[in-house]
Order: sequence, then C-alpha cells, then structure tokens
Amino acid sequence: MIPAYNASSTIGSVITGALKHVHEVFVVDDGSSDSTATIASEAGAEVIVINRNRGKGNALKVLFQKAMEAGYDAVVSMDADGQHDPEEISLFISAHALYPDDIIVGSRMHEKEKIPMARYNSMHVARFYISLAANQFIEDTQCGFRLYPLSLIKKIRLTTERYVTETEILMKAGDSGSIIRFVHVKAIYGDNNSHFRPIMDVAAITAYVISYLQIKWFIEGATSNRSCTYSPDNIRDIIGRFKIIDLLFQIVTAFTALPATVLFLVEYTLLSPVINNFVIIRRCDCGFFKITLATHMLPILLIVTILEKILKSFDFKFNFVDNLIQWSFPHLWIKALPLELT
Ligand SMILES: Nc1nc2c(ncn2[C@@H]2O[C@H](COP(=O)(O)OP(=O)(O)O)[C@@H](O)[C@H]2O)c(=O)[nH]1
Ligand SMILES: [Mg+2]
Repeated sequence: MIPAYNASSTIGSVITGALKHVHEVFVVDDGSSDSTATIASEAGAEVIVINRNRGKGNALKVLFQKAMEAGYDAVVSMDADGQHDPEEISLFISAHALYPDDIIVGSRMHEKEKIPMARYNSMHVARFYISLAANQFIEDTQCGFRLYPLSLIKKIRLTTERYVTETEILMKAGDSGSIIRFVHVKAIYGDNNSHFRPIMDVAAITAYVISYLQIKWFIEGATSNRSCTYSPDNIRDIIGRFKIIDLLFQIVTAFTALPATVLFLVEYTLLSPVINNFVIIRRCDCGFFKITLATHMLPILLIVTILEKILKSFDFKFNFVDNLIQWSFPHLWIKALPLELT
C-alpha cells in the first residue's frame, strides 16, 4: 500500500517495482495537484482518490481498511517518492514468513553517512522515547517501509494524523505486547521533495510521544509487574477521541515533562522496595535517572542547535549537537537485544 501526494515523477516506477513482488498495489492519492492518480492507475495500481489533502496518517487508515476488505492478512507500506527500493519488499516477505504475527520495520540507521545529519539526529532522539513507549528497542522508528499484520492493526485505535500515525502504531502495538522486528533497508536521500515540515511535524510527533509516555509511566509507576498499558479503552485513547481536549492535553504534558520525569524518578526509587513498578525500565538496566537526565537535555539541545546554526552561518564548523545527542540519548537496551532478522 502506497500513500501518495504529488508524486507523479516517481509513483509509476515504484508501482511497477512493487508488482514484481505482490499481487496487488493500493494507492491513496491525497488531493494531488499533479497526475499522480492517472500514472498510478496506468502502472497497474488500484487508486483511491481523496479530493482534499488529509495527510499520510489518514491515507494509511484508508489503505488498512481497503486491505482488510480485500481479505489480506498482511500489508507492506512504502513511500511514493522513490526513497524505498521495491526490490527490498522480498526482505519483508521472507521476514513475515518467519514471524507472521510481528510488525517488520525497515531500518536505515546503519547507513548514517547517507542520512542528512539533522534528520539522523531527530531519528536518534525519537527512537529513544518511542522504544521506551513500545517496551522494546526499535532500530528505526521513522521509516515508512514496513510490513503490518492486519490482525494487529485491528486491535489498535488510531487517533492521530499525518506523520504521527506511524509512530502511534509502533507505540501502541509494542505497548500491547507485540514484537517489532527490523530488516536493514537502503537509506535513499536524493533531491527528494519532502512534505515533512521539520518544525511542525517534529513538534507533533514529540508532543504525542510525551503525552503517551506520561500516561504510560503514570500507570506503570503505581502498579506492579505491568509493562503493557495500551488498550483501545485506556485513558490516552479516550482523550484522543476529543480533538481539542487532546491538543490541550499534549500542550500541558509537553510543558510539564521535566518536573513529571523527576516525580517518576522519585516514584521509581522510593516504591521499588514495595512494588516492582516500571518493569521495562528496570529490564533496560538504566534506571530512571538516565531518562530524566536525557529529558532535561532536550531544552539545552534546542538552544545549542540554534547557536550552532547561527555559528555555521558565519562559517564556523562545529559538531556540538551531534556529539551531545549521542551522549544524552544512550542505547538503554542492555538485556533486550535488538530484534534484527538474520
Ligand atoms: N496520501 C498522502 N501521502 C503522503 C502525504 N505526505 C506524505 N505522504 C507519503 O509519505 C511519504 C513520505 O513523505 P515525505 O514527505 O517524503 O517525508 P520524508 O520522506 O520523511 O521526508 C511520501 O513519499 C508519500 O508516499 C500526504 O499528505 N498524503
Ligand atoms: Mg520522502
């Protein structure tokens, strides 16, 4: 399944390539002003046209629905802009044969040098928190090249939009006990025209992840031996059903994130003799301290990033941000090995 928006120059070859590996390709053309829909159907895809642009998240929901109605057990999603090589679909299909119940995510993190540094850094920070929310280490949380078992998607209620939805799926699937594996895929960054807005979309993903974790840690902090907190009836999803309340909740949790992590740290430390709370964090063997420290680095990082940008415009070459990010967001998953497929 391919969500597409103004992708007329690449969509044809993506579909032709994909049809070598799968029987059918579904495309959602999302209010494109170019000939994406015509080219997609000429290339052999079934195209669903949405007249007004509603974003990648909505397109994915429409595509999941379509694939379920068509009776499929699993789907591969990929981008329309040529950043994913259709030849690599076979990697996902082989992985699915071994692990039919698990989500398989493409990971590009092994090709750091091919990814623009700002993008790589935001992916590194994102995976730190999204892995904590998903109860397991996920190599690349931002890659749209994935295989989803549809039985798993049916158990999740999706309340977010645009680029947040793919993050929401990983957190909710992992936090309800599913395993998320990865296969290595190529990192392809050419002169692509991205629709991703570096400030607005990163802010939207960050705010959702913070709001999700605060509810998760609130529940985990007060209960013993509980790692999975997600269900479609839990408090986070109830809030998510009301758009304005959800927005307010995300703003409040973003502004209270620093004191809240300190409170969780205290709860983690003081309650440990009585109950086995925060089990996943205990399994990471990192304690809550590193998480609290990392979270307090976020505003510092923002300031350093702005300073570095200003200095770079005067031709001073520094790499503070890169080093600070590697140091502040360490790999926490000592006991749980990354779920790579060999
Ligand atoms: N249907 C639909 N798909 C979108 C939209 N925005 C992005 N996409 C899809 O998501 C993919 C990734 O988006 P892109 O803007 O390239 O983000 P980036 O690759 O992360 O920079 C694109 O190739 C499209 O397939 C949208 O508004 N509607
Ligand atoms: Mg792209």
